[in-house]
Order: sequence, then structure tokens, then C-alpha cells
Amino acid sequence: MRVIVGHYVGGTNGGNLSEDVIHKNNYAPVPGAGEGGRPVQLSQRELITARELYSLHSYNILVSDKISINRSLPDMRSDRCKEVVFDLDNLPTATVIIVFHNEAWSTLMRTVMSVLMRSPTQLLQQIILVDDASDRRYLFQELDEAIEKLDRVQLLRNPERTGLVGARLLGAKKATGDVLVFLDAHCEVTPGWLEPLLDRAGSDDVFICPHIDLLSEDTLAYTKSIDAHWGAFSWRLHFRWLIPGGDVLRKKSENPSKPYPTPAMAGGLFAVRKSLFWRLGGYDEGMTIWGAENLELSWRAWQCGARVEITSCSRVGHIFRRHSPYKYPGGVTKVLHANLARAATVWMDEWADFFFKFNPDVATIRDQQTVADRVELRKNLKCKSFAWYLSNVWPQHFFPTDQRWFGRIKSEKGGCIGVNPGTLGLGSPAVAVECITQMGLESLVVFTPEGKIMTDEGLCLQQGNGRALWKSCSDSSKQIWIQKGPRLKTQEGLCLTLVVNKDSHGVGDPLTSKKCLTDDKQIWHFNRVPWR
Ligand code: UD2
Ligand code: MN
Repeated sequence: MRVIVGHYVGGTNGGNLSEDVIHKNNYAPVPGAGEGGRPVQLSQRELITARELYSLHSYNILVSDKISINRSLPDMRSDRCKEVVFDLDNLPTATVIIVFHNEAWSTLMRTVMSVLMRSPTQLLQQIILVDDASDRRYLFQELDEAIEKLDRVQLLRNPERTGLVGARLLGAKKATGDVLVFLDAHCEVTPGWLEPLLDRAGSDDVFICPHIDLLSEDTLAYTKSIDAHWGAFSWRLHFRWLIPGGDVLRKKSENPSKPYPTPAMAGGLFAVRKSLFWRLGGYDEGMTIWGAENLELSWRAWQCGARVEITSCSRVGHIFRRHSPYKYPGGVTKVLHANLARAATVWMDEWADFFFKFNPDVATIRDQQTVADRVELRKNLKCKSFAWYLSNVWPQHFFPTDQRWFGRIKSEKGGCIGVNPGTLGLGSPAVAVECITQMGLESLVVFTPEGKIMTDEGLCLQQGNGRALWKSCSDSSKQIWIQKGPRLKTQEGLCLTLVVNKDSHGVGDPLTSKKCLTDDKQIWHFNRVPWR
């Protein structure tokens, strides 16, 4: 099969490509391509085509179309995980729910086939595909016919596009298995993926996530993702992968096959007992299209007496994309902001005020959200506070609290302690940033009672050899700064110093720790800012 490339006239969402390209299924497997999870390399000419087609799905569709939908993948589990024996007769059954909007045919089918190939028959009750009102023609009759041939797979069509929450709820209502297992439509599961999920989900108080590995958006190579990760979120409520707390890491290395807790789930891949899913209120149906439902569900689970966990014994690959390929009715920010506003309003208590205060554009739509039924749900389920969540589930968090100082630490010479937006935060040398007096978060820091200077994204100011650095917050004593009057001292008694260049007013100048002197460059002003 030949790929017909439309003429390139610029634009997004495939709008620049010919109808034929957009609506046709160009799946044409090349024997051996991508087998064993190996990368597929393209010729120079194909690379040009692939680039032109990229906007259709935000991954390399040319590569995907060359790889068999039945491709083999290696067993990605650790030896300790492979040793675990499951009693299949006593595990609950699964309904796998995969929702999609304008997904590529080959990617979608490979997701389905990987589940069929690698799930024990007696455990897989059914696969429910939910088409969230796609308009690509290859997903119409051609998909119906392909699905009809498959055992235990059914396809539901959402009459109107609701977004992933509405589509998942549609699937969940039709599920006959004991456990709901959600997957994105561009995943591939590996051997042994289902058993650990069902084993844990059987307990009825947990949302259990697989370890999400990486399917390269360019080559579709399957690669392992960082071993010790958990999910959390930034001050702007963007989902983030972070290093788990020390006690979790310790337990994880003692017992690598045991599921470990996570403050938040990424959202796309998890299993939950059907009864628990509905008892805790399913999803917030007011959330449209994409975004924030993962945080809402995570907070709800933890605050309302359940847990969110990851098991590294279940390995599933997912194509992480840099851009969203589909249309957001009303615009991506409008959709995402509305969803975030709902989640924050219902679950975050005083931290909702923090979020809205420093995200004024989200605040403008705060009052437009009708969340009375979700607030009622929280009351009926007798859920705990967000303060409880932060201190018990995510004690390593970097949000302000009543016990933590919050504000701007300004040098006598000008400039504030902070991380410049758009620069590499992690690992980068610290320089003074502009003291933004409005709601900008860049020059705001949390100063904890134990002496950590934290910023958004979990970065802490750390004493280096010479220059101070922004590093992931940890238990390191190099991250402790003791306030002595207007000075900030390291544990060795050195003073935080701004190395001022002439005429710079401090901004952009490096921070370092030096012998304490009577020196303006070591004088800091602590301007407290109310955080709610
Ligand atoms: C992550 C999650 C995703 C979801 C999202 C927040 C993973 C791996 N992925 O982003 O599941 O929780 O965060 O909302 O954890 N879809 C529809 N209708 C729409 C839009 C999307 O059906 O209007 C489908 C889409 O085809 C896909 C799934 O929803 O199968 C998730 O969307 P995504 O892949 O764009 O989200 P992702 O992985 O960036
Ligand atoms: Mn996805």
C-alpha cells in the first residue's frame, strides 16, 4: 500500500493534508518491523513523508503502519515480578475499556490485539472500545468489520463527542467484568500485565496503575521508563512524574513486586473494582474532552478512604505525545481550565484559593462551574480534607502550608530567589530572577521550618561546589538554609551570596555560598505573601 501525501499548506490537525490521507487506513505491515519492541527506522524520503503526516496523530503514523498489530514484545518484568504466582481461579475478571477519538487504525488495533494476546482467557471478560465521535472514515465500517471478527471485543459509539470522561463512563456502564481496566488507545501491554492489576484491584479499596513504559513517538520502540517514579502535580496543577519519598523507595527496594502508593495517577491506565468505581462516584461528568480528571479521581480516591497505587509488575507501553492532535471545542485552555477549576473547587479546600489566586485566568471561570453534586458526593462519602491528603499521602509536597513561610526572598542588591520561566530548572545553577510583584509564581518560594527553600516543580535550593543549584527536593543537608537575621546560612555556616555583576541589579546573577562578611550581597529581605 502506498501512502499518498497531500500538499502541504500549513496548519494543524491534519487540516493541511488531503482528504484521502486523513480518512484512509494505510496499515501495511512489513515483516519483522518493530518486532520485539525494536525501533523502526525510516529512509530519508519516508522521513519527509512522516513529518508531513505527523500532525495527524502527533506520533509517527508511517512507522505505526509498518508494524504488525500482532507484534511481539519482550517480557519487561523484573525477575522478582516473574516469580510471583497468581491463582487465576481466584482472581476477579476484567473489562478492558479503551476510548478513542480519531486514533490511528494501526495503533488502536495494536492496543486491542496486545490485550487479546497477553491476557489469560479466563480473566478477560471483554474489551469495550468506545468511539468518542471520531470523524475519520477508516474508523467507521472498516473498524466495525475488523472488530466483529474478534472474540469478546465490542465497539460502542458515543453519539456526540463528550471527551474521555463521558466515553469512559459509557463503557463502564456496559461492563460485565468485576474489574474495570482503562487503557488509552495507543498502548501495548506486555506479558503478565493483567494478573498483578487484578490481584490488587480485587481488594476493593484501591485504584491500581501499571508501570507505564515508553513507546517512542518516532520509532515506536518500547523502552523502560525510570524505575522509581510516582505521580504528583505542580502549583499550576500540571501532572508530573517525580521521585517517590524515601520511605516508599526503601520499601520498594525491599519488596520490588509489592505495589506502592502514589499521590496521583497519570490517568489513562488503571484498574479498579467496578463496585468501588461507582461507590466513589464514577467520574465528574462535568469534565469535558481532556484533562484534570486524573487529579480529581486521585484526590477523591485518597480523601474518601481508598488508595492509588502503582505496581511495577504490570508493564504497559504508552505513546506519550508532545502535542494533542485533536480539536478542543472552545480551545484547549478553556476546556482544561474548566476541568481544573472543577477539580480544585471540590477537593482542594484552601489550596484551591492558592491555585485560583496565582492562576487568575482560571479564576475568571471559577464561578461558572456547577459542582454542587460533586460537593454533595464529598459530603456523603465523608471524605477527608486536602490538608490531610498533603501531609499523609504526599508529605514531600512543595505547596505552601500554614506552617511554611511563603513569599519572595529578595536580595539587598535586587533580584529574587526563584527559577526563571522557560529555563531548565532541575540541576541548573541558581541565579536571581526578577521580583515579579503581581501573581507570577516565578519569584515565589516556600521556606519550610526545617530550612528548605522550595519552588514549584519540587525544586529546592542546594548548596553546590561554588554555585548554588536547583535540585529535586531531598533529605540532603545541602538543602538546608538557616535564617539568621537577614542572612541565610548553610550548615557549615556559609552565607548565601549573590555574586552581583555591575549594572545588573542582581537579575541573572549567580547565587553561591561564601564566608559570611558584612556584605550587602549576603543580605536578604523576606517579603511574606499571603498564599490564599
Ligand atoms: C493523560 C492520560 C489520559 C488522560 C489525560 C488527562 C496516560 C497515559 N494518559 O494524557 O488517559 O487521563 O492525561 O485527561 O495516563 N480521547 C477521547 N475523546 C477526547 C479526547 C481524548 O476519547 O475528546 C481519548 C484519546 O483518544 C485517548 C484517551 O482519551 O485514547 C486519552 O487521551 P490522550 O492520549 O490525548 O491523553 P494523554 O495520554 O496525553
Ligand atoms: Mn495517551
